[in-house]
Amino acid sequence: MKNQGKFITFEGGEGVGKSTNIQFAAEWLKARNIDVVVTREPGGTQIAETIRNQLLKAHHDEPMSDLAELLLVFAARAQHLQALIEPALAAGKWVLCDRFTDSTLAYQGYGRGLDTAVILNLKALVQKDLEPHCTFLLEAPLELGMSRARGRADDAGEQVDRFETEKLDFFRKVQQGFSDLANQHKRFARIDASLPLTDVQQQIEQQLSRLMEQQG
Ligand code: Z5A
Repeated sequence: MKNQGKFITFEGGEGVGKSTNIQFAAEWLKARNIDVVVTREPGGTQIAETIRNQLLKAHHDEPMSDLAELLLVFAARAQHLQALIEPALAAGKWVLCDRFTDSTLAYQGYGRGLDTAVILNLKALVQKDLEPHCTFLLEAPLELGMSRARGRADDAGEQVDRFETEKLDFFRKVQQGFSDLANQHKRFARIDASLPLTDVQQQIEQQLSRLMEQQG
């Protein structure tokens, strides 16, 4: 039987370097002949990206309810799993995903205050027993991540999205959520993302080497 691929997620607050380091990880794995798919949440397929646009849109004429936000996140995830993640893993590819359900627990659970039990029920419905093999949690002080994100947005002329308009207190709760999750689950690899990029990438390389060894 063909090897199942590995499912690796990248998590953390705004501007901690998820996009930068997911690209680095993909290049590192490709150089070692691993078939890699890079994707993101919310999004990753045409339908899921349409949902993403609604979730991130800075202004709606009617405010989006927290429950609608939660259900949209999981609707996008159901589509993403069926159309992209599951087929890629079944074909033996490594899927690197920028954010996944830990973000839902951190943002909609800790940040918005929605019931964790409800989120875990939706998770079970949508994911069944699929869990990431490894989750890289990139950690940096909030202010550092935010200033990096601002710097990148200014360079690229990007607009502020709906989440970025939240107050500092919201992001503190989100950060606490990620930290609690990392303490609860062994699949987390905590990465000190406050360091210079080369040091961050050294930590990621070590973890990727470990995952490749597990592959046999
Ligand atoms: N969301 C949710 O609520 N619930 C869910 O279930 C899911 C998501 C899945 C999606 O945003 C939003 O959706 C997110 C949560 C919500 N909202 N927030 N906030 P996203 O993931 O697309 O965007 P983001 O979280 O805001 O990430 P980002 O701004 O794209 O940042 P990043 O990918 O972590 O960072 P980056 O772009 O790689 O790096 C930022 C800049 O810093 C860039 O210029 C880099 O060159 C620089 N950088 C990176 N690392 C370093 C180091 N080590 N030193 C110096 N400079 C660095």
